[in-house]
Amino acid sequence: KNEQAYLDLCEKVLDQGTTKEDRTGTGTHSIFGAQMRFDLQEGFPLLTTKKVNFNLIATELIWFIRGDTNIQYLLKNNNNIWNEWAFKRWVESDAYQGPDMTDFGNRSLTDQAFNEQYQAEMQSFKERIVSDDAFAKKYGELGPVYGKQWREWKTSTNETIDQLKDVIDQIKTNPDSRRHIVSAWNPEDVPKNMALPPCHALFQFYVADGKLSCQLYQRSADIFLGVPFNIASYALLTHLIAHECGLEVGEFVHTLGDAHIYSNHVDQIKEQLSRESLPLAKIELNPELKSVFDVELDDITLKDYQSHPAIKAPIAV
Ligand code: UFP
Repeated sequence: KNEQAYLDLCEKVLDQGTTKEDRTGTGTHSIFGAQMRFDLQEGFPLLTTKKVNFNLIATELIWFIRGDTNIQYLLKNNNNIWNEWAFKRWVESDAYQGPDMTDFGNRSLTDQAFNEQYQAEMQSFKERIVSDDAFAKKYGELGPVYGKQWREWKTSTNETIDQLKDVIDQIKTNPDSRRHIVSAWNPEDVPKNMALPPCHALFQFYVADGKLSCQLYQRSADIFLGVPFNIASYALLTHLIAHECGLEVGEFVHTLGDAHIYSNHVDQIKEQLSRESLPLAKIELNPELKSVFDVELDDITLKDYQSHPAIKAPIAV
């Protein structure tokens, strides 16, 4: 069954992964190259062995689809997953006058007094992004992240390419094509302008038997915290595009490069593996929705989601 592909990957990496140091200094168990397949006809692959917050996934995906790269939309929808990246730019800017926030991610974990200062600064930053459009325009901007690459890829001749729109047009007019690709990996931007080079680097669509399938290449995969989000996000994208193109959903194929479990997630994964999976949820899309580019949160309904409780774990920064 569907979720089993994820649970099997967890087992495999725990059993066979080599110990590998990483950028964050946490340490991982890692394998190179892995693939999971999810038949979207069987249900929506939102994990049931722990609770996963679907609203965060849906609002982030809508934000990508719009080509938005400013955290204001996310904050207005209670989505805090990209805050640290914008906050970093703010506290490093000349306009910032508050206490020194150097290395706030690590210091907030070890220094309680600093953590209180940090929480207060972050709170006022968030409030200002939501209420002050001019401030948001300047300091809510993340630069050339996913939305930009998907919708407004800059060419060497200063034109822009709307990869997502082009790929949807091609799926409709030339479904058999083997070139239905969107790349977020922009070798010019990665070293120059990106604090976090894209993890989900490239995806491809495939049409057969009236069904739309999608395969993602993810270069780096935090199996416990990142991957459950990544699976649901691309499964939802596949549903949205199939809906617009009048196709059924096929499979989501998830191909991973460095597939790792952080050493401080091992107990949590073992806890999760001890649980029985439950029947999968379903996705319902508003039948009135015509274009992916008009999608709003209330066009998407997650039905019958059952899950075991959430499992907390520290995020590696
Ligand atoms: N990561 C994911 N999925 C994501 C995302 C990040 O698994 O969507 F944005 C994880 C992978 C890795 C870390 O553990 O974040 C990124 O670090 P690096 O750039 O060193 O690979």
